Amino acid sequence: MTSTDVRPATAAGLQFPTGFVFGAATAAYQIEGAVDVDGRGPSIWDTFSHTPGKTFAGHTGDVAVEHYTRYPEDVALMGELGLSAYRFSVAWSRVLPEGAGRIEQRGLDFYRRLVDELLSAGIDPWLTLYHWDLPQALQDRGGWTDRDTAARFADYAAVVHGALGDRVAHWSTLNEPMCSALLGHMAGQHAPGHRDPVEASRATHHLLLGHGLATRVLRDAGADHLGITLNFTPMSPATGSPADVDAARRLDGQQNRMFLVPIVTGEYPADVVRDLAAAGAPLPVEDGDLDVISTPVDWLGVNYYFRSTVRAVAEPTGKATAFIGAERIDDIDPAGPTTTMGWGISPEGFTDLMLRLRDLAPGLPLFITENGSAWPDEVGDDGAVHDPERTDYLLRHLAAMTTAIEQGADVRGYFAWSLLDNYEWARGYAQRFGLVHVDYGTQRRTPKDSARAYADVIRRHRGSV
Ligand code: IFM
Repeated sequence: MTSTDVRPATAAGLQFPTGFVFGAATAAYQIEGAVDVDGRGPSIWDTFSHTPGKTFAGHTGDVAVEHYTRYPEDVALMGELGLSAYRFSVAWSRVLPEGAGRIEQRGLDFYRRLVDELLSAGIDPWLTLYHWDLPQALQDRGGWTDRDTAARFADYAAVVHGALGDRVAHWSTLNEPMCSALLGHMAGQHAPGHRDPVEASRATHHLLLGHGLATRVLRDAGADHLGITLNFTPMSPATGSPADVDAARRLDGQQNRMFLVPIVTGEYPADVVRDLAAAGAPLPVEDGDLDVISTPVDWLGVNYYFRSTVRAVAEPTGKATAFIGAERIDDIDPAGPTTTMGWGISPEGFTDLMLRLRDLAPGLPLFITENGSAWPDEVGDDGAVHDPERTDYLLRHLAAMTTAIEQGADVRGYFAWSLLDNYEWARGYAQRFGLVHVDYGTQRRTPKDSARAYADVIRRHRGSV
């Protein structure tokens, strides 16, 4: 760890506001498996993961961690950790196998059973409508590059709310639209695996439009705890040179501000609009769209993992980049230890981010909807999983969060990523983010030491230690 870490990594002394929400998060394709069960239609991630060369060792989410059938055991694990909330996503193509039209009740029934199990364990369900798994049928019609997909998303939101609105209070429209738009359409590293700046820009706008349309539908249906989850990566210039400073501005624009600012202010940041237009990939905004996109939400979900340092270089790096017009911008390798994802560790970046969001989105309560780290965990001879690095990461980031709260950031909850080891998208099963270890051969679940540390934090907060 760096010498500038804010607090010692111990649960003792961490203070959280009254009513603070402690949860863990997952996403449908990463855990459910059962991809051809109960009428589920294919999604873009089924297609992508089954395309040779797209994922680590050809791994797919076909089986994942069998949460579709093992959810009672998983909810029991949440209860043992003392979680007050669980963030999960609904697979659109389980509910609407063709993306629109015919509703598959068996898909909805699975989520009804899951939610009922959570409620009877005293765990609050936090439902995300879209965590990257667009129905393939909609992709075949252009996916997020097609404006109509935004309207189909709102229809889907209405169907899910119709089925679960009586028992789910907390609704999130999208998870990390930056990844859907830019990793999916610019870097080609996520489904649908395209590399086209015009597509990336169109997908960005249509995702945000879909968010706004769905927010209106849910609000009209009576939902009153609505949010969206964005992923933020603070960008710092490697030096104070104008070129490096401009590189950091450009990436900060597309990674962080392009998704948040229109929701909060009803306008895209002017510099981002200029950058995209100059790259020949203007945002396809039509009259009234920004009013829809800025439909008020009740909270902002914040996903944070690491910070980046970037510099301008003279020649194109030749690397796949998620950012439009960024061929001459390079990432500096993080200083200090990295996780198995190759990501640096910066609790200070987490504090800074929350303070920045306090200023960029004044009055909007923040929930940390994801934060976590991947390490090479193994079950030891003693039957336990000792993961000191994850425990340290967790406690330091919780401490960094309390620092931000003390300085006026209105953070009301924290969801660890992830409850379980799971399918880490293009990186397959090689990356373990779980508080609970999963043996992929037997599907046996083993809470790691970090799970016990998190449970200890929660118990102390409740005053039972
Ligand atoms: O696993 C992902 C998750 O699906 C979205 N946020 C980042 C996590 C770690 O990469």
